[in-house]
Amino acid sequence: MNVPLYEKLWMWASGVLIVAFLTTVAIGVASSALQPPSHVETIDPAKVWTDPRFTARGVTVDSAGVTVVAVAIMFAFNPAELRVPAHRPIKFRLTSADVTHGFQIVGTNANTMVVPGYVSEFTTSFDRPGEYLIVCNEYCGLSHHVMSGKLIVEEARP
Ligand SMILES: [Cu+2]
Repeated sequence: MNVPLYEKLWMWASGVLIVAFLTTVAIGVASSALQPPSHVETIDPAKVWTDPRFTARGVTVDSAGVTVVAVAIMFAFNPAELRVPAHRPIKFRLTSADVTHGFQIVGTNANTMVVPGYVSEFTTSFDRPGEYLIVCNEYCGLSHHVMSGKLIVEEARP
């Protein structure tokens, strides 16, 4: 088949781009432990405060592991401060009581949307003890810029 040179160049260029994009995704998955969106678990946003899955908010440590349960509302995270151990897998369970929010722990790979009607869940661990800023990265209203929280990662006691 007689394909003009420019046509061939563009075909090769688009092929190279596809390979480059897939490589970027593969490197992200392998090096930063990026995860696909969580399971689909629904919740009535009007009943978040009385739903048994979200009444015990905060950090729970038991035989099953470490779990963080928190609710995002305009314009805060509840609870605003979380204290978790370092070097252990931590399961985050989040939902919104009003509009779509974001939940990003700055400087880590923890970053998810928090959509009303759904429970966002992901698991990650923190190797560096210290204080981390939690921000909402989805515009949620006039005071979106003040919506923040704090994650304190503590070195596990021996
Ligand atoms: Cu926000």
